[in-house]
Amino acid sequence: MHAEIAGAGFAGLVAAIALRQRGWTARVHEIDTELRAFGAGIFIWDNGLRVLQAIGAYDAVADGAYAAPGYRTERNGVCMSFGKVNSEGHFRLLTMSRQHLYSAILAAARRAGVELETNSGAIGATPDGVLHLADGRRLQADLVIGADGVRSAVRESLALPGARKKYIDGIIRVLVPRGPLVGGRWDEVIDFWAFAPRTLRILYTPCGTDSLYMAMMAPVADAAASAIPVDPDVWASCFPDLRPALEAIGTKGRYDVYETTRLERWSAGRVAIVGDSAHAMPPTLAQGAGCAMMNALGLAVAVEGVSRNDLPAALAAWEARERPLTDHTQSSAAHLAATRALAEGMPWDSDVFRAVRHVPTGT
Ligand code: FAD
Ligand code: 5PR
Repeated sequence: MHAEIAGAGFAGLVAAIALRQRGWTARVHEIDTELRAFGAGIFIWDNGLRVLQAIGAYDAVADGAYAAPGYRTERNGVCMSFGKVNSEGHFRLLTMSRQHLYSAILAAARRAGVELETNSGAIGATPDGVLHLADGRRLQADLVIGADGVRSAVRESLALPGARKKYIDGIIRVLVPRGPLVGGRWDEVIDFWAFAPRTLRILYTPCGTDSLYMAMMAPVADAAASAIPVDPDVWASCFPDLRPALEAIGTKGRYDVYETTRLERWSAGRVAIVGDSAHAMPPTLAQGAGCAMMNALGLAVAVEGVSRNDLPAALAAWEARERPLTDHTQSSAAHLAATRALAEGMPWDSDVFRAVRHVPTGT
């Protein structure tokens, strides 16, 4: 059995590896000229780490990722909540640069014998299992996977009913050297919120011995705080302790807006849609990539040993099994984004953490 996959992101690569592990051949088409990850840092919780273990990428990810001892929320300088992580009886949470995670998964894909084509953009697919590429090729497969991200061409071509939403708050993400911010509380993840002298937030995340990920949020109406290059004085007015890191940003940084997608169905015939193309969510729970990887692995498990004729039914069974958790996580993440409830601290003990506690299919 053979799969043609659009998109060499986290979802596309994990699906391809997991299919290879089950005796399939898999080819991944990436529109970009290079295989690389965009963005700054990323959080991977227990559930995602289990998937990385299952695809043979865990050791390479753990080697060079950061395991914080705790996760603190501070509001106007006051500690609102503290959660231990990475110790016995607590959730595992690794933080790292996106490129680090991507390189480890890419290496696992190469070892597994996944075929990778760059400069190969998909323009659509048909339910009978044909992937259409921008260069005119029409590739027939037993399974086509649309893992081509939030603006998925494969999803759009199938005209699956669904809804997309763009949020109005933007976020600047950067990676900088940690400099003097090491030791004691500086080794923790700290979610800094300030409501005076203006409303700003910095999610401070060590990503290694000398790497720091900062996700910086400002209301869109605050033009000075939303500007790139970042003005260190504007941000240091709320977070004076972070001045060394703010001054290290220079001209770096990207400004992004959250986007979400929700589909009525995750498949049409022999075409499955997975990852952000099917279920993008706000990053508040840091579960977008976690859910993408869980569902990609679950997809490969669902089609293992299935005959060509039974494939569409296997995709429906995959969705029935995996979707409730993803829908729940997406709704929880959207609620947190809309209410700014994270300023009160992480809801550690609540059902909002169901995905983290979940043992993914195939692990
Ligand atoms: P993508 O990573 O978008 O990959 C899609 C791939 O397809 C790309 O390589 C793209 O170039 C390629 N492509 C696009 N169009 C085509 C085409 N037509 N043909 C071929 N290839 C194509 N998640 C977490 O788990 N933890 C976090 O800490 C976290 N933080 C986040 C912070 C922010 C600010 C945001 C916005 C998101 C965050 N996420 C996080 C979510 C996470 O980034 C996504 O859920 C994840 O990248 C989805 O993976 P994917 O493979 O589905 O899509
Ligand atoms: N968590 C993470 C994150 O990157 C963001 C948020 C929460 C890991 C934003 O980048 O609340 O928006 C958030």
